[in-house]
Amino acid sequence: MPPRLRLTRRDALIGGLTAAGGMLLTGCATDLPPTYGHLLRMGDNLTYVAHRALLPGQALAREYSRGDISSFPAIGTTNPADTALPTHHPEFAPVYAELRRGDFADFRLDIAGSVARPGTYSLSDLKRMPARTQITRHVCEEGWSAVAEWTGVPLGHVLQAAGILPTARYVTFQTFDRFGDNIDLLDAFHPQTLLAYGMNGRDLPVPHGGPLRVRVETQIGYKSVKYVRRLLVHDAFDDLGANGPIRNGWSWYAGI
Ligand SMILES: Nc1nc2c(c(=O)[nH]1)N[C@H]1C(S)=C(S)[C@@H](COP(=O)(O)O)O[C@H]1N2
Ligand SMILES: [Mo]
Repeated sequence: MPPRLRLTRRDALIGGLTAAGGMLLTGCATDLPPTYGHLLRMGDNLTYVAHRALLPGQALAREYSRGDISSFPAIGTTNPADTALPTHHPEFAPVYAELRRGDFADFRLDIAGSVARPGTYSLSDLKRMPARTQITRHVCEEGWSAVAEWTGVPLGHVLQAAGILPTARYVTFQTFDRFGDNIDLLDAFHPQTLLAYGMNGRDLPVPHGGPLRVRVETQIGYKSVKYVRRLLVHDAFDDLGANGPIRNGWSWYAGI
């Protein structure tokens, strides 16, 4: 059991919860996961229900010190512009290549769906928002783990800035490769869930998801989606079909 029960009221507030959002999130505590009903996804139910029942929603994942930072492999897509990779996206590979040539100065994160203010944010816009730096352990489903320092803006802050609507339940991360995933609002507003643009004190390197990736410290590694280009906020669950985790035989909910 990881030591992650250091919840304070302040943490919850830093998470940016509005009164309405708080009520909505409390509602999640006893919900079944959205994959409920699929025979092959029954493992999700147990993990999700157990986690939501046993852990306070905003309990922090363990944070480490600088001396714990380790070497860190790059896994899955390591360059979305590389059309030789089976996971490249035919539409977005050239777009990514062009953005990279310009050092991502023209990169815009797009926010759409159940928000009052859909729009775009440049990297400088995101860097002007309140930043959080955390040293955490990434745990991959393949059996390795590694520690790194991540810097970014809490996803909850960006969702609030975009005016997330009370009907919203999930946030999907759309990427420059053929990979995507989504999380519920309890994880989206977790204080350690970041849109990260920095790793170990430098700009996030391309092999690790640059210019922008998600860090979801409450779940296993594949939920920390790299190469994010768009946030889609939605009211109903969507397993993302051929681009989602389930296509790999992975659980939608993979809490650690
Ligand atoms: N867009 C995208 N995100 C991704 C992946 C990927 O292939 N594409 N791989 C996932 C997996 S399985 C892991 S373990 C981590 C790896 O992150 P790293 O390359 O920084 O080690 O990213 C996750 N996010
Ligand atoms: Mo992974």
